[in-house]
Amino acid sequence: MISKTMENALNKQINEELFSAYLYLSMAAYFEEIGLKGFSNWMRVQYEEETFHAMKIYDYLLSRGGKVVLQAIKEPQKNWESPLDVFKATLKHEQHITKCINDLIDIAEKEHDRATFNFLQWYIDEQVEEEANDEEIIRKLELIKDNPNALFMLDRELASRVFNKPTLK
Ligand code: OFO
Repeated sequence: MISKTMENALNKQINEELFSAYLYLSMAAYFEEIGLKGFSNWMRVQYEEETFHAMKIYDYLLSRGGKVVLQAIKEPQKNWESPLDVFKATLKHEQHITKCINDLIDIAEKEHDRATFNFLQWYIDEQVEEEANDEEIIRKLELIKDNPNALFMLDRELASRVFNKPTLK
């Protein structure tokens, strides 16, 4: 049975992940509005990834005999100044999520909860990948500056992203 402290912390993280999904869905709509369907696709895939992150914790909590308590999801930002502005905001958000995961690991250690400590290692690796993806796109956007041809080429590249659902366990 999972401790109350760990249960509360994991429920809070489910909310963080669902908010991430909501934020990226909002960014997908913004990209669609400004005519960048490839960028929009990238964000839709990100939305699916975040939903998966939330569900992985949801299922883990249930498997440990914990109670899932869903909380209100806050309203995400709707407008940005440019694609670069969006990806800078994305990176900042992911850095916040990395901190949340690190804090959860600290709690698991304090609670001597080895199972949760192990479970969270997957998220550590995932956060390294997420931040690296955002940094790579930021670098490209900084090189592109105001070159529309290069922006459309990147849009085509981002259109090919697909969601590969990892096995839920
Ligand atoms: Fe973007 O990694 Fe979950 O939130």
